[in-house]
Amino acid sequence: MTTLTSNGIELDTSPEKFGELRDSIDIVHDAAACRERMAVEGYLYFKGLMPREKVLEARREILLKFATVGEIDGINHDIMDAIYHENTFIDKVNLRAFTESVRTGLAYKDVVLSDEVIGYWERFFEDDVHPYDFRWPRFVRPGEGCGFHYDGPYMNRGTDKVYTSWIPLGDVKKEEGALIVLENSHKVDALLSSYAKRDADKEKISWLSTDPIKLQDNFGGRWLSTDFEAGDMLCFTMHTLHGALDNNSPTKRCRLTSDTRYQPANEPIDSRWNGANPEAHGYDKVFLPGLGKWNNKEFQDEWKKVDALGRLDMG
Ligand SMILES: O=C(O)CCC(=O)C(=O)O
Repeated sequence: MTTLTSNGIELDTSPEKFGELRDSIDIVHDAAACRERMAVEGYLYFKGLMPREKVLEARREILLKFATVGEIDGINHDIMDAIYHENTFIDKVNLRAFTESVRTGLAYKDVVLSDEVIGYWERFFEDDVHPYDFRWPRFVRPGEGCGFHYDGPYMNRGTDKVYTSWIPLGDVKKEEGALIVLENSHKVDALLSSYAKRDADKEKISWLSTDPIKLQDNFGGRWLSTDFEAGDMLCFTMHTLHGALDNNSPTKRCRLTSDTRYQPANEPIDSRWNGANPEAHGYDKVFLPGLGKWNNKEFQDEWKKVDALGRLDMG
């Protein structure tokens, strides 16, 4: 297997330490079986849940926007290939407007609010679904990745019955930065009794770790991932430890994915992410992962301070 790294650290890909996500598409309409498997395994992966074409529409919509701000090379390459452009001018544009335009695009909404996705969660909850108003479309440049965390500390002010849908907006091979989850990490008492209950904003916490090997040494389990394809959806609990493989694309292909949250409509909601103008991690910041070269340390470079005109605040 190609060498896989996360946060610059090579993973042990022997069968005892690394495996494939289990495909649950055969039980996608059996809500009881899905709930049971979610409780046992902490995640559900559905291969080919949605029509590929629908997802590729969203990909095109978003990549055109990233090409407009110079992040991908749409001159020498097909936009859909998402090849990184070194001479980006994203530091010159209004990122409030840019990120909102990405988050609210119609083709993107057609994926994350699709009948396939909402229908799945309605069956799972046996209730109406509230999709979080905030959404996290992610553009991950070559060399970038993500630290390890539970989603809980970022989303636990409402109910525990919140789940994440991680959706590749295009094909994402492992070495292009696929998501990884730590097997059985949703059953680790040491994490559930403390880390899971923390509040990332009040306590200003960062990633639990950026070291995939130390995490395995501490908590056991294999890292699980797969070569994702457009149309797939990975769902996991607020207490499933996850992060990403680094994007080591040899062709400098950027990774485009989305993570969104869903909960039963009648449960209390976390105001950080809901309402007409969610506060998120502060009104002075925008969600724009990566670009570590610009030295913004807060939230491990996922959230960037912007100036009065919405441009990157270089500190
Ligand atoms: O996509 C990634 O790299 C991280 C996603 C994530 O942390 C999440 O879905 O909660």
